[in-house]
Amino acid sequence: MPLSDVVIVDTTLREGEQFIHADFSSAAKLEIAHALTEFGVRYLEVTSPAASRRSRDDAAAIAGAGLPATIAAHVRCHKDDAAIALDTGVEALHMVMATSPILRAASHGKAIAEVVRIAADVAEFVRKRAPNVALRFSSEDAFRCPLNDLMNVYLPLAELRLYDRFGIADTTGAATPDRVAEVVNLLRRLTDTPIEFHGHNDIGCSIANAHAAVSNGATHINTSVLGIGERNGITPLEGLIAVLYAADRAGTVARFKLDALPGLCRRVAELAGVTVPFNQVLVGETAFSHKAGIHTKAVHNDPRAYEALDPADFGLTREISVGHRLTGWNAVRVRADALGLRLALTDLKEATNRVKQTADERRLSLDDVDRILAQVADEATARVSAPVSVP
Ligand code: HCA
Ligand code: CU
Repeated sequence: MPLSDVVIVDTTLREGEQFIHADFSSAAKLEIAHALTEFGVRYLEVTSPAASRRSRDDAAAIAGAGLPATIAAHVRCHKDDAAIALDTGVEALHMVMATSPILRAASHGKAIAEVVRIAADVAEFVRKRAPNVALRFSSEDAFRCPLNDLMNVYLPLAELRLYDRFGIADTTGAATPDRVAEVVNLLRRLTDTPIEFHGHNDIGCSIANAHAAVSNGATHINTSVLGIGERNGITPLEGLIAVLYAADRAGTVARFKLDALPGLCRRVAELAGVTVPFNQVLVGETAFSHKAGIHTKAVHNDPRAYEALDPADFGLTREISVGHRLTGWNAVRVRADALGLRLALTDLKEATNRVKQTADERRLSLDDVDRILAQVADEATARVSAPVSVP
């Protein structure tokens, strides 16, 4: 499957609700659901309707909002939870159960054979009640699970053909891309079932892991806006979008309303009570700022020199910083041009030196740079118009 065809299953409304600072109101959840679908996401996961009364009402409201997206409820692999979820009108159930030895012991305490029996049992129950619902079974903590245990879960379930898709979760966010590649590849080949990857970001690999998963056959990737989730979260939506865009700009531009992404991220940050991190992929404040003289010169000539992503496609602008000791005369010239000052090369170089000298002593604002340029321009005019002194 080409990278750009991957199905984004956004879980801002489930994993994102597990973010320590998030306490979304019902209205906020609907607003986020609308914004995600307007951006172009076609698959949303919501918190288990069995979690609380409001979770149930919120799931029903989102499922009934007529959004152009599949709404999936994330549920424990349990008949009661599945039944409550089905009653909300969701079109998909995402079941999850721990498979690693450490998490099985610390959570449900069941052996692998028992996990399979329960997963099969619950799936049969759901299939009887709602034959057309999309059913996914996922292993929590799959990457700390021995491969033979993992296969002993998925191979029998694949044979039963009750599940439409298998999920595989890097719950503690410590997997690296090579391992994700290996596990996804194996699962894909042995089960012949679509694969969904869910990756946390504890060691900072969540975006690279999502890429490795898709490159090795995963069809669905979980994201959340700004990556919000348990601890430091999961693959950020905007991070995956950046990966897709870098691989296939035209396809990504056609598929998503890219200029809505920065606003979506700011709004979710606001609703979650945080700010967008300054260095967030694509949407961070410094994502398109250039500083050193060699960078700014080349960017003026051709922005692609130092930009993998074109900010204009995302409704963003680049910032070319001028007032600092690393500046160069090309950047100073561009600023002079913007101010309508036509300076000779020697004057530009003089202005550049003054900017550097001043910046060595204190922080410079753009106004300070403009003042230096005006001063140098005045001095040049004074030189030209000064009467020639006759000896
Ligand atoms: C969690 C569950 C989960 C589930 C992922 C999935 C995880 O620990 O809260 O459904 O695939 O990270 O394992 O988010
Ligand atoms: Cu998770």
